[in-house]
Amino acid sequence: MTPSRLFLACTLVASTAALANAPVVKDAWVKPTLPGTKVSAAYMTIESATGAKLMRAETPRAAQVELHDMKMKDGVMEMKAEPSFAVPAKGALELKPGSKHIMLFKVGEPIKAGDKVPLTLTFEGADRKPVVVKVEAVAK
Ligand SMILES: [Cu+2]
Repeated sequence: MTPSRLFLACTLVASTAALANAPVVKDAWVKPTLPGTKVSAAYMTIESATGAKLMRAETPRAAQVELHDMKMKDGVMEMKAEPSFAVPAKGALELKPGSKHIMLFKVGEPIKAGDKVPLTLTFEGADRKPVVVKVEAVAK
């Protein structure tokens, strides 16, 4: 086997192993932007066999993306940026309105109902290695 072939074979094995441990994202959706605003939020259910941490989210549709949680403070619901979200092993993390969500700031082109918004999610796997998952969130 030539060195380049051997390299290719290793790459294929590595990516298959990464996929087996990759978190599974279901029902991803985003809020359309309200007229005159440049903010939106993304929601989804994330499942993981091994456990993982969502570290970062990115989209070409927004210049700034943060992980947010809603907390009660002095009787008022407040949004708070979080460094990461934990996905429990053999469990699910639900991102939903009024709870944890992915916040989009500085949205460029307005997001309209029916748009498919690409999201790149970077997780830290149970083995502490980064796992990147790409999804399309439907605006509704
Ligand atoms: Cu928020």
